[in-house]
Amino acid sequence: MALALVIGNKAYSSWSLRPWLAMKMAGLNFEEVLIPLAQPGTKAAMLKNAPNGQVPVLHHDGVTVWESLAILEYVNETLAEGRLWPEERSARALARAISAEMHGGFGALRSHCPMNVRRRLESYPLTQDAARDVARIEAIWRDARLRYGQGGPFLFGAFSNADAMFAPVVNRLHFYALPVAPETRAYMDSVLGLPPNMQWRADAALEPWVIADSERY
Ligand SMILES: N[C@@H](CCC(=O)N[C@@H](CS)C(=O)NCC(=O)O)C(=O)O
Repeated sequence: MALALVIGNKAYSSWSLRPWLAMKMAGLNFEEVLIPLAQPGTKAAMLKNAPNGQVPVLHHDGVTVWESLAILEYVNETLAEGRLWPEERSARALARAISAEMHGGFGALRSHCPMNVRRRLESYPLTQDAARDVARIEAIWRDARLRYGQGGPFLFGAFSNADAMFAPVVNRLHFYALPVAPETRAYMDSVLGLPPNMQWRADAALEPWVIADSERY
């Protein structure tokens, strides 16, 4: 079975982390192909992999899937026997809703705090819009954990695609040292402590590429 995930730099590529983490958590064996971001040949290399010219991209037995959320759906359905979404219908509906909200939203936080897992700040002032995003994210996590989190430390108890979708936000809240509620911190620690997530950060630390724009703060 040919299975490959094309990703960007682990230091910076928040979208790549999502399917990579879910696939690792599902115990899948896959080839990892890394295209360094913001280099002269980056766009051409990305366009060779998928028509949107971005990463992540999944290649599986002749099928190409791009867009992180579509990849997560494909992996869940085709490679993980449905284990990456909660089993119960209303939990699954909420998991998909908040994952879609993450996929399409929180632009203020994302642009104010670009992902850079190699940095660790002491404190970082938020814009009003970014603070509103953080408040909404904390509310989402609190609600999911209260309603469905009894069976484990993740949003729906066991690890799911919803945790994969929010993993880069966990990294941002942590690396920018943003103040959060104790229950938010507990959830963040569960995600940060996942062995594949730790592996991602360790790999990022060894990468040679530096993107000045992501190092500007
Ligand atoms: N909506 C896309 C976003 C993908 C995206 O923005 N990828 C970035 C890297 S994190 C990228 O490929 N940037 C290079 C470029 O656009 O040229 C997804 O969910 O996969």
